[in-house]
Amino acid sequence: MVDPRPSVLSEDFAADPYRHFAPLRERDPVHYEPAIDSYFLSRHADVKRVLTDHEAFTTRTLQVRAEPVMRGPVLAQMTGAEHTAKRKIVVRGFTGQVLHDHVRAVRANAAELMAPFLARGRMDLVNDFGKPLAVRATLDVLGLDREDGPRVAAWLGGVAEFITAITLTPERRRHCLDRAEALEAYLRPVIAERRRRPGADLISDLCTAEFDGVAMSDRDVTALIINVLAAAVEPADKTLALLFKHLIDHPEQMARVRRDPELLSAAIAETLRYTPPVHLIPRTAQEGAVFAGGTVPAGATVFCMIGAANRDPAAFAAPDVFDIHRTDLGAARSFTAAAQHLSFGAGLHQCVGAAFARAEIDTVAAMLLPLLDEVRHSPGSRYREAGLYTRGPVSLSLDFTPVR
Ligand code: 2IO
Repeated sequence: MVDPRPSVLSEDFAADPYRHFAPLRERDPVHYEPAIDSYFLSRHADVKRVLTDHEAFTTRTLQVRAEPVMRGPVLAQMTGAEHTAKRKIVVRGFTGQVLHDHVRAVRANAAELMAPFLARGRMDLVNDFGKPLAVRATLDVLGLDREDGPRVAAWLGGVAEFITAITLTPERRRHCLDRAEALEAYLRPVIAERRRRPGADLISDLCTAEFDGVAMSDRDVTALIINVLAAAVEPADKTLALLFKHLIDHPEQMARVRRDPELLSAAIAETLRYTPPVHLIPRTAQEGAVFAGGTVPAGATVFCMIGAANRDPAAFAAPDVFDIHRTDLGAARSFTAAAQHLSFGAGLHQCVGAAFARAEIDTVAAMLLPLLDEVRHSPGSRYREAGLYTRGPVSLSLDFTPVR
């Protein structure tokens, strides 16, 4: 029996949140968690309402949940004209012709990273490939040196832990802040240099952009760089590994995608719906709010449960089935503001990197699929996911026919 009121902080929930989503949606859709004085919303309609009503449900909580490691305010904390202007700069660094060039760099990086594994016929898609690739792809967007990948990855680990930990001991908190300060120190001379000699990269764009006739401060530029780094790195390897896991576990859908690579976008969209890499999005209730299944008081911290909302039968038929052909997914819309799944959020602060994420995963998967012949789980490997805030495979060891 699934506990009808499980704590989302329990080990049982962490082991497999998915089996708890239906009981939560049906019997406890405004779930209160006393240990952290926060509410967890699991219904699609409620989550969508919170994300799209950015005045009633603000991002104030990010002042304590993100700003200390972001070293300043991130895009999601802004509203009005400032938000529009700064979001536009970041969007430009990720779309259009620029995106085209990034895709070429993603291809080159992917080819280099996979090369040593192809002849072996075995690769851990998360640790050997996905993580280093995600870092390199993001460094490329920002115009940072790819040799710095390992250092940046280590610092970002602290940033991600701070944002995604539900509770932190004082020791871990200090550790995360140290890592974030090291990242800030690394960026300081880079920003100074780009101010002097701007190039064709997002950091230069942030340095030269003016808002109300004034350039952004170093603090603002730093925060937006760390914002982009964390948001582009943390979910990418998870999405790629989950895509491959689902296709391996559904051989007939794998065969369809191999035959028709046009279906890859639908497979990525369905992966995002079925197993979103970001499971929680926090908001602050400006006033008290009434939902069909409960109320939250003014000032409350509210967590939108993206994984639960994406499996709400009120939004998707047979929601617990992975089906790249589902008609209610709207694959073409899935990377836009009209997406039915909520894996990129919704409303004003919907993910700015959605088009980049799609291009990155699509490019890499289209390269890997023809190379990984007869790809399967490595014998004896144990599949395990981790994370409550961001969630994905700890590793994904795959065997395939060695490439000669
Ligand atoms: C970085 C969870 C990595 C974002 C966040 C403080 C703001 C925002 C997100 C995603 C992914 C992160 N929130 N990206 O959920 O920029």
